[in-house]
Amino acid sequence: MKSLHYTGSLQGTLSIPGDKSISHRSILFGAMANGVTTVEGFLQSDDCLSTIDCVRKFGVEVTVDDDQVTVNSQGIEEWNEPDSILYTGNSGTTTRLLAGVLASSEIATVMIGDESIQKRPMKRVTAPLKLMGASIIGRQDGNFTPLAIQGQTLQAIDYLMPVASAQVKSAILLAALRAQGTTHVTEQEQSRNHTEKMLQHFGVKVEQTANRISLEGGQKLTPAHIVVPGDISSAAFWLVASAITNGSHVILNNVGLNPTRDGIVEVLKEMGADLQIMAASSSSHEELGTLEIRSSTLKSTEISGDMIPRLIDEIPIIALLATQATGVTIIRDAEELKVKETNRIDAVVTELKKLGASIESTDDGMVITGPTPLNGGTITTYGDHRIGMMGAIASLISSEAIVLDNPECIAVSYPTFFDHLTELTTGSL
Ligand code: SPQ
Repeated sequence: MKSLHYTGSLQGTLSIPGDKSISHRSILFGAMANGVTTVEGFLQSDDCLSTIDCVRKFGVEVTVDDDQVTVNSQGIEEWNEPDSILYTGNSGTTTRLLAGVLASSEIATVMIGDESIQKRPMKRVTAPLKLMGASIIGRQDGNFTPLAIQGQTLQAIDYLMPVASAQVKSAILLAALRAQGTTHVTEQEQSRNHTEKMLQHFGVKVEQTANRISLEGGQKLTPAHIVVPGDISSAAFWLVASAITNGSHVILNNVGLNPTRDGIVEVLKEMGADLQIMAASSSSHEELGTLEIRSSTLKSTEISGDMIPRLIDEIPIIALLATQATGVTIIRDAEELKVKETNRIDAVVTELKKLGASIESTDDGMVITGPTPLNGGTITTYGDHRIGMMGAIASLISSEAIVLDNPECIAVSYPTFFDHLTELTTGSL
């Protein structure tokens, strides 16, 4: 339990911690390569540490010194068969990406995760992998963990993605690395492309024409040095906090601005936020920059279609933003929220309603009417970090204290979240 209540504005400058998606991939790809991979700006969160724990079981040496990580591997061909079960914790990314890698490996493994992972659908990954010839067994015809995988030689496939999911796309591409033939993946809506970009950084040839990605099997990864930009999904909490808290002025350094992830920037601008991109650059094939934001008057918006995958993890905090905007905000085409750490449509609507928001769920999203003042109350996080952080940010504008039932869950993606909250609520530029 944690009780939060603030008055006053947010002021200060933060350096945003490493991107979770990119941190996972840096460890996994480093473990697949033969040699030493070094990572700078690694996010030492519970989810990313789950990925490290798993690859260590293959005999890969990983040393972590704050945000600097060294991965020393003899390559996937030399991975040891673990004598115990791989535990992927709360991390969908670890579970699904590893499924793709292990399906094409030479070892037998069993993977389980926590209570939330046990409920998240895996058939979206196991079905295409089985089309490639993978041997995978899981509950309900391969839809739920535990997954038992016997690695073997796979065949390339030509796959049309039924959902916009970077985890599914990545699992197929990672399996395709060691498959016979050229694998093609076609996306109907583009999901985040960190896997494609990082594979290129590790020397793999990945071709992209329009919405079709092609990868020829038999390619090996060359060890690399990776600089991980800050996580825009973490920065999003401070962007919204500053936009809705009167008198705020915040500068965020080191924010990843990959165009497949930056939907929150577009939506904030569309809603009237006073937001500037101050400096932009790129590193390890990824764009990054500094964002400056001040509080402002906000108006409602509509979010749907191709925009959804570009901000899927930001929808809980966007819903809070919409409670402070004038008019009716409509979020559509976001059914994927139902299969995240919890059902994020139900969780967001139930918890914001408790605080007095005018918000209703729909089959594929939500409708929010604003602006409404927010009361205090107890937020159930459902063990979901993004619901926990949404509740904490609501306490900046609520009339009474907000109590989080399980603040510890935030550590899966943002272990220093509460330190940063304190810095900004007591800080100056
Ligand atoms: O790893 P996990 O648990 O799936 O984490 C989440 C999150 O909120 O941090 C989703 F719950 O992010 C996913 C994201 O939603 C991370 C991710 C990735 O790194 O590839 C891709 C997205 O999921 P998906 O299913 O669309 O591929």
